Amino acid sequence: MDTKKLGFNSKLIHAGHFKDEFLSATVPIYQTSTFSFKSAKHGADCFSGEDDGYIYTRIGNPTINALEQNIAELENGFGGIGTASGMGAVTTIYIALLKQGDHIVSSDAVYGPARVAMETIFAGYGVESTYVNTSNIEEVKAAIRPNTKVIYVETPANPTIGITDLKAVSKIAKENDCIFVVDNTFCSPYLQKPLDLGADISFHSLTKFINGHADIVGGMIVCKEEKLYKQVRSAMVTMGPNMDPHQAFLVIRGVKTLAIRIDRAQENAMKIAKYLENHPKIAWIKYPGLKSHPQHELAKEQMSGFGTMISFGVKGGAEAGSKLMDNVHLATLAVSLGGVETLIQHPASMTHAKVSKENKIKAGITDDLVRYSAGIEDLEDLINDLKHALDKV
Ligand code: LCS
Repeated sequence: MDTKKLGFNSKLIHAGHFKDEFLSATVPIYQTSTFSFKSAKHGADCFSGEDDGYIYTRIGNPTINALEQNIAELENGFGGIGTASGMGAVTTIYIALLKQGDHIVSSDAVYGPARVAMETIFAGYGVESTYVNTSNIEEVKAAIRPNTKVIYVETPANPTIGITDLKAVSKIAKENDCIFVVDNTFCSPYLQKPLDLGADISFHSLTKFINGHADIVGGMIVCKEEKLYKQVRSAMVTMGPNMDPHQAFLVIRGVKTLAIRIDRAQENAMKIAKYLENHPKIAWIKYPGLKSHPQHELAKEQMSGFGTMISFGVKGGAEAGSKLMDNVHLATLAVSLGGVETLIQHPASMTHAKVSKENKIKAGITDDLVRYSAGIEDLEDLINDLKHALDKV
C-alpha cells in the first residue's frame, strides 16, 4: 500500500509498517544485534550496497527502520535516522554538519544541553557559535558570517515559547548557503512541518509528544533530501548513538495516538492558559493560542494547533513559583514534556541550569518562569489543582 497518499491519522498507524512472514498485525521487535548472511558474497554485497539486506543493528534494523520510515513520512521527508535520545540527534547533527572553523547561528532559547554541548564540547573542537533571538529575523541576518554553515531553530522555543518564522529563516539560509535545522519537538509533525516550510532537517526528541507516555528516551532526525540523509546517517552509524529495537517498538506504539493525544491536551492547554491569564496572582503568561502572545498571528500561520506548552510567572517571582510547584498534586513536578500526564518544572534551576546566568537572562529564561506541559487528564481536575496551589501562594 502506498501510505504516502493516506491522511495523517492513517499514516500514524500504517506508514513504514511491514508484514513479516507470520503476517503479524504490529511491527515485531527484532531484538538482535546482528543478521546472518546467506553466503560470503551476500555479506560482501550487503556491505558494498549491492544488496539492501540488514547487516548489524547499529547500521540498520527492521523495527527501527519501520519507525524511521513512519516519522519521515509524517514529516514529508526523504528518510529518518533514529537515535538513542533527542540529545543523540542534536549531537549527530552537529557532528555531521560542522567541522573546525565552521560557525552555527542558533536560537538563544533552546533546550539547555543543546547549547551547552555546542559552547563547551564543540567549541573545544573549533566550532564557532552565535546565539540570537531567532524570533527577530534581523538578529538572524546580522549573525551570519562567511563561515556560517548551519542555522538551528527551536520553535516554539524551550522554555520561552517564542515562535520563529520558519519561512523567513529558510530564505536567509538559502541566500547564505546554510543548512537549516529545526528542532520540531514542541510541535511534532502533527502541528508543524518544517520541511514543507523550507527546512533541510527536522528533528525530535521522541521522548516527548511522539512517544507520549514518558517511558522511553529517543530521537529522530528527518532529512528532506537523499544527499543530506546519507551524510547524517553515515555520521550516526560511525559514531554509534543508534536507537534500540525495543525502544523503537514502544515509539511505534506511542505514535499511533499522537493526533488524538495532542488534540485533547491542547484543548486543555488553551483553557488552562485562559484561566491563568485571568488569575490575579499570575504576573505574565506565554501561550501561542492567546492573543497576548507576541507571535500569535505567526503561530496561527505556521502551526496547525497551538500545542500544550505554557510558560508563566507568578506574582512574587521565583519564590511564589516554587510555592505553586510544591503545592500541585495532579501535575507531576518533573522535567520532560509532551506526555499524557501533566508536568510542571522550573527551567532556570532544572532543564536550563547549566546555561550561564547571563545567557539565561538574555534568552528570557527568567528565574520566575514556570513551565507547564498540559496532559490529557480531565480539565476540571487540572484547573482545581492549579487553583488549590495558587491559593497557597
Ligand atoms: N530538544 C528539545 C526541544 C527538548 O525539549 C529536549 C529535551 C531535547 C531536544 C533532548 O531530548 P532528550 O535527549 O531528552 O530525548 N527536553 C527536556 C525538557 O525540557 N525537560 O526534560 C528533557
